[in-house]
Amino acid sequence: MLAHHGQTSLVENEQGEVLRCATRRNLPRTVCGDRVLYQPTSPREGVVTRVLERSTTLVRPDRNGRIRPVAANLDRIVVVIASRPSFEYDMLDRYLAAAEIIGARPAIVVNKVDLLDTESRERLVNRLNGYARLGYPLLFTSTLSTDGLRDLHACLRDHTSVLVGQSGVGKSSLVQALLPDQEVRTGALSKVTGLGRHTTTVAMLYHLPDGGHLIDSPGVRDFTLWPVTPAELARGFAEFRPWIGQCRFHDCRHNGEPGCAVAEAARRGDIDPRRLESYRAILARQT
Ligand SMILES: Nc1nc2c(ncn2[C@@H]2O[C@H](COP(=O)(O)OP(=O)(O)OP(=O)(O)O)[C@@H](O)[C@H]2O)c(=O)[nH]1
Ligand SMILES: [Mg+2]
Ligand SMILES: [Zn+2]
Repeated sequence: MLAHHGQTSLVENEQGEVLRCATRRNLPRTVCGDRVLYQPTSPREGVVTRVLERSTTLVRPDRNGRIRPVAANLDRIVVVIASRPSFEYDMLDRYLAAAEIIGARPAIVVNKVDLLDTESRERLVNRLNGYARLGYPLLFTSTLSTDGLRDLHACLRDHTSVLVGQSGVGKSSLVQALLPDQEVRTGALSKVTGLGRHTTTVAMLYHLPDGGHLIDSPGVRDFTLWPVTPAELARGFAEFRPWIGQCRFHDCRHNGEPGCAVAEAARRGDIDPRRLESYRAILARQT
């Protein structure tokens, strides 16, 4: 499924034809990336009759705290941050944790590197290097200079990936830069036409020419994690894993308990103390 608007789903069939399909009310809400069965009612329209089981679903709470699916059947979550203005590490950590918890591989893309001089670029690389050491792909891109686009392409090939991050960091521009033959609605387009900001309002799936799919998602002001248990949350921090189970208390929340192996690892520098703080900040928001 390519996209979902209200009660209508844009469904692409195996022949590559796109149909507008209504969704039966007794079915779960469809979401971008879903695989569905449908019955055609006319050459361009149909009815979704079944939503196939999802391997993964990325969800986020909306403004009213209701859990909303963003995209399904992903194996990669690409967190896009802009080199300018500065970004929030806490949100990056929340997205990385979300990816780890649902079982999708995360990657980090720092876009708009054309706005950085050599010195600030080096500073940023140093600040983010800890994530590369955790094994997360860390790419620096620019849709203007085309820096890093080839690496991004390689990172996405044969995966179903979603681009997530704050509004205006350049997610749609990256999709457009990777798929020059397709029309992607980006902020740059609206500047030219004067039709206002073309902020992305619904998630949309695109096919990559060499295999794989890429989902562009609406930007967020903030991303909060859905309710998870402390144990699930700890799994969201990959570098905690060697220490989990070694704390004095088997149900340790790594939040100041005596004999906490995770806290000791952070004191020794085996875990970045800032990441433990991030974990504790999420834990505090969960209750
Ligand atoms: N300098 C610079 N500007 C960029 C780059 N990529 C995108 N932009 C600009 O950033 C603005 C926002 O780009 P979009 O691609 O619409 O951002 P988005 O992340 O899709 O935003 P939402 O759809 O609201 O989530 C536009 O004015 C783009 O032209 C880049 O690499 N360098
Ligand atoms: Mg967009
Ligand atoms: Zn502990």
